[in-house]
Amino acid sequence: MKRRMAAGLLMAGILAWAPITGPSVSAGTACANLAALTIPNITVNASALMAAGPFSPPGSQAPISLPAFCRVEATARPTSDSEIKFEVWIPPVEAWNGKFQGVGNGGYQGSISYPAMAAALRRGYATASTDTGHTGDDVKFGQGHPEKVIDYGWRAIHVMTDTAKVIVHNAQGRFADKSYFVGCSAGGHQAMSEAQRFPDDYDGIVAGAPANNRIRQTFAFMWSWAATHNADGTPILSASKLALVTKAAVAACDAHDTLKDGLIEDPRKCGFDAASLACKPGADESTCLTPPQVEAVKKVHDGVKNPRTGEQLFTGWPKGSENFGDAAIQGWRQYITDSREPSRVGVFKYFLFHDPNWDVRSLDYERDLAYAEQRLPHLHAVNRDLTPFKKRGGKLIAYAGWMDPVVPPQDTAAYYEGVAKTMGGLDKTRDFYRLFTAPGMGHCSGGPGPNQFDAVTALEQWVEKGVAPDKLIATHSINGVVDRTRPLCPYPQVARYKGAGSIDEAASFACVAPEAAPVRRTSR
Ligand SMILES: [Ca+2]
Repeated sequence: MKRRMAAGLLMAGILAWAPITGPSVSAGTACANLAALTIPNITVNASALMAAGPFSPPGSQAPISLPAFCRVEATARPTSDSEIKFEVWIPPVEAWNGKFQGVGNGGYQGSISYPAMAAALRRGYATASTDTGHTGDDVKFGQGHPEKVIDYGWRAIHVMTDTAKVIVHNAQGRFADKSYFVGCSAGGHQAMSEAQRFPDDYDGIVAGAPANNRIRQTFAFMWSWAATHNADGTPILSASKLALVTKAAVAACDAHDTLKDGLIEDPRKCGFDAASLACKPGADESTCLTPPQVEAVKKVHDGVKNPRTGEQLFTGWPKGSENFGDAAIQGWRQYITDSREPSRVGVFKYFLFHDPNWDVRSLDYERDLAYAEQRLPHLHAVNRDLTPFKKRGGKLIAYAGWMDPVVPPQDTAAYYEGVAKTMGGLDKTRDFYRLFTAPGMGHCSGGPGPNQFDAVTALEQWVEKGVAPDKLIATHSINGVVDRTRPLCPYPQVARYKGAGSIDEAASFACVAPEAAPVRRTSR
């Protein structure tokens, strides 16, 4: 479908302005001419050759150092209410790796992802990013603008992708050889949406912490907030209490994976119960949990349940993810203790119920979930049948941090298992889609576990050379100095210590099935 659409757009582009190629025409001339492109529903606002050096993204204080590139700024209006801004950056022909990389967004972030574009450009990619059709991170944009919600949900990325391919063709005289999409969080949602809705768009996709189960994930934000706040809105838990819980959860479950390394390998197997921290009579309350605090933590760990039937509607937040670092995002703080209202409550106020005074306490987790899934299908990407993407030769690398409370990794693993079931088994899934899980990693990065790795190179190897990734080597650093490396393994495999060598060296580990747990080591 995409090729037909791209070809249609391409013809429209050629009618207006034939591609300029050949040594007699400078790249700068070709770049400037891109502003004259006419593509249906697209306005190319500007195109200019940017010299190598510092580039100051709009609205940003920090300049980014970049190689030379052609910068194209455009607006797409696929509906009368759409206003989708996007940019396409194209390296000079001699610096181009012949490929295209679309990059994703975070949260409801209505802004172009300049740092991600910069990373792609430095690798020689032509690249594109969109503001998803609105400005800022506030979900109020959806009030009275259902088409803008659809733009955010899936359309902006697809339109950007199709158009960017045509613009790159016009700049370079040919289509990119391969196209990749790279994103985390909302970007991971966009990645999954592309694989499901537009399988022809990309040859390879990196989906980090994919928030593709967005509707249920948002219900979980309501659940967790309601569970951790009194009726008057005051928080039941403090940051220090959350840190207490993480410390106790890690102490309880670290060794369960056979290696005492400060990391819980898989929090689904962690039997830690917040009740173990309950204050004993006469205890200093700063060192333990009061009964309401125990109940609040348990509810968040347990996740969203249908209050009538007890059915699990969405996973809880992982044990060990409560507060594992100084930043608010390294734990639950950003979503419960620091927030005066539930994160993303605007989805209910502005997208679903159209009532700015809607009260989270009125949420019916059975009736309203069914209503949301019926009314907002464009806001999630939960189709488990990836047959079209597999058939076109697509490859998908997903990753998840086991300490991520924002996009709970249990849900990412459950989706993977669901796809495997739909696709005829794990073997028929791992030949095109692999999920890498990272113990001790937070949301997209960070955390006490190794959390930096190069998924793009692994994906290039898979797509271009047919070499499937058997592991990703991840690093953990303190002040820029690597202090631990560890393989991340394709789910459901886990990294098991071989019994010899440093536990801080990746070479001391092998990826094995989780039931094969032959080795022990009890001290670091
Ligand atoms: Ca451990």
